[in-house]
Amino acid sequence: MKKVQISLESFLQETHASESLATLLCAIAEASQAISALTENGAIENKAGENIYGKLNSENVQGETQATLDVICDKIFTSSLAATGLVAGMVSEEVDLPIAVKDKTNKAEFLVFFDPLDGSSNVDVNVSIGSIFSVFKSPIKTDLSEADYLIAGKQQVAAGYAIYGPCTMLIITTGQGTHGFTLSRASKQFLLTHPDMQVPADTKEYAINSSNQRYWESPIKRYITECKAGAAGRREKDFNMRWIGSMVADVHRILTRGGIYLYPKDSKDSAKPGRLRLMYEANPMAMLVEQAGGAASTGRMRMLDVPPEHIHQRIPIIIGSKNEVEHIERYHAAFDKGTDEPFPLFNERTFYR
Ligand code: AHM
Ligand code: MG
Repeated sequence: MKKVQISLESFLQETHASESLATLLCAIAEASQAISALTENGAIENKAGENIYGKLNSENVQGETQATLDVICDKIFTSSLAATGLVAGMVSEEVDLPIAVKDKTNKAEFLVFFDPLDGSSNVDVNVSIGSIFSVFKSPIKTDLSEADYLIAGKQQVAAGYAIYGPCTMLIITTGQGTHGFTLSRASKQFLLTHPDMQVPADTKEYAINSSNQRYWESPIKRYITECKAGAAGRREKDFNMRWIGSMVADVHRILTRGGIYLYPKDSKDSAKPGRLRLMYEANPMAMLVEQAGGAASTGRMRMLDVPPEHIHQRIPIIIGSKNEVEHIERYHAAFDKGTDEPFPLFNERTFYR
C-alpha cells in the first residue's frame, strides 16, 4: 500500500513549532519554490529576453561580484519574509546593513539571517546551489541596532537550507532533529522524505579546497596529509575526497551519508580569518548537523558558542562526523600548546609543525 506522504505544513503542525514559526518556515519554503522554478529554466530567456545566468557589474558587501541570480534571490527572500509580518529584521549576504521591517501588526517576533544563493559560482555550470537561513527570536524593542543582531548560534530557534539540484529539497531543524523534504513537482508541495537525518560519527570522506593548502595552519595540513596517506599512514584507513564548492551541496552529502567539510582558517588574506560567514552559513549548518548527531567547530571552539562580533563576520568551519571534528580539534589544541609532533607533508621530505 502506498504510504501517506506528510507535507511540510502538516509536519510543522504535528511537531512543536509555534504557529508563527510554522508560518515563517512555510514562507521560506515558498521563496525556495520560486527560486527553484527560476533555476529550472537555466539559460532559457523569459519574455523580456532575460535569463538567470551571468554576472552583474555590482559587488556585494563582501567585495564579491554579484551573479544575476544572487540579486534575484535576495529580492525573493526579502519580500517573502517581510510579507509574513513576523520578521522584525533581517540580514542578507547581499546587503551591507541589517534590513529593518516596519512592524504594522505588532507580531514581528523573529530575526532572520540568510544567504539567498549559496554557491553562486556554480550557477552557470549547472551544479547544485542553495539558499541558507537562520532564525532567532528578536529582542522586544523598537529600532533594533546592529548589536541586537549579534546573537550566538546556540540561540537559533530554527535553521535550514534549500538545495536546488536534480531535485529541490528543503532541510530544516527547529531544535528537534533534522528533517528533509523533497519538492513534488506534481503537487507543488514539500513532502517529508528524509525524517530524522543522522550523520554517522565516523567517516572516510573529506571535503576541502586543497588549492589553499599552502595557506593552512599546521593542524589542517597534518590532518589532510594523514587522510591522503590512507591505510599506509597513521589513520590506517583509506579516505575519499569530494568537493563540490557549494556548501549546501557538500553539507547535504554529509547529512545524507556522513563525511567532513572544512573551510579552515588560512593566511591568504589577513583580513579574512575564514571564507564562510558565521551568521548565515556556519551557524545554520552547525545547528542542522548537531541536530543530526554531528558536530561543528572553528577548530578551537564549538561553532554555536561563538559570540558574534559582526553581522558579516567570517569564521573557519570544520563540520560533519563527530569523531573527525573532535580529532581535528585535538590537533588544534596540541598545536596551540606547542605539544604537536612534526610531520612530513604527504610525498614531501621536509618536516613541518
Ligand atoms: P557564496 O555564498 O558567495 O556562494 O560563497 C560560499 C561558497 C561555498 O558554498 C563554498 O563552499 C565556498 O564558497 C567555495 O569557495 P572557494 O571556491 O573560494 O573555495
Ligand atoms: Mg554562501
